[in-house]
Amino acid sequence: MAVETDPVKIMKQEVGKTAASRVSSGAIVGLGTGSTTAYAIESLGNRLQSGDLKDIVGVPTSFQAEVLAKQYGIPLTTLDAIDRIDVAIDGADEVDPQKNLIKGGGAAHTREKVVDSLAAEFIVVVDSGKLVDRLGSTFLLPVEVIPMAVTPVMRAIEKLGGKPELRMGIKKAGPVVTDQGNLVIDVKFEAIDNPIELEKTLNNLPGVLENGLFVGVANTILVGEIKDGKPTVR
Ligand code: ABF
Repeated sequence: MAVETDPVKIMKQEVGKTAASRVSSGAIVGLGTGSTTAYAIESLGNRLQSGDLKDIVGVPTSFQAEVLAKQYGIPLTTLDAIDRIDVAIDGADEVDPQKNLIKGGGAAHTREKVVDSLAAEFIVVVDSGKLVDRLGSTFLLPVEVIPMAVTPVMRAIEKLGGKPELRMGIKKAGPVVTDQGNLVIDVKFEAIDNPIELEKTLNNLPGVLENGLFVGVANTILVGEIKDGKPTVR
């Protein structure tokens, strides 16, 4: 594994390694997106290299996950070639007490929800800062929309009480484009009291492909934090 010196990165690395340790030989593994999951992918690669793990194949949730898997020597497959996913490891932006999530900070939530939902066990890897009492408290809700429908979808979201904004790239040179070639609207809701209903309502808006509410999908939440200067995982 990369030698990290930053305590937060060391903590994230521990969370990723813990998730990777839950993977058995022969498993079909959903490979998530984000910086914490990147450590899990690296750890899986190291386990394969050491012979500690054998015969796994990965299903990437994004181009980023695909590149990392190839970098660390994890064989890849597609959903057309498999009949199950044994375990998925993926990050999140918020986790509520019922294990419901907001995901999509990396604009990859559409493929993530496909893979994570298919997994027999979905392991979420987060730091303790992602834990919230109610979804929407700290993170905007991402909604993937086909480009021609952005304006009517934003109007519809406002009628639902949300404050939508088109996600722009780092240098604001243009909007973020997803792996599917769509755009992302980030929405501030004052309170997401019924994530089950909101997830359905948003996905029923014409032009919406997927939103970042993951309700009833996560099985295991691995939480990293730094206690007395030491990284812990629970
Ligand atoms: C991805 O992981 C996204 O859904 C989410 O935004 C991101 C969190 O990444 P990190 O671990 O870097 O905070 O799955």
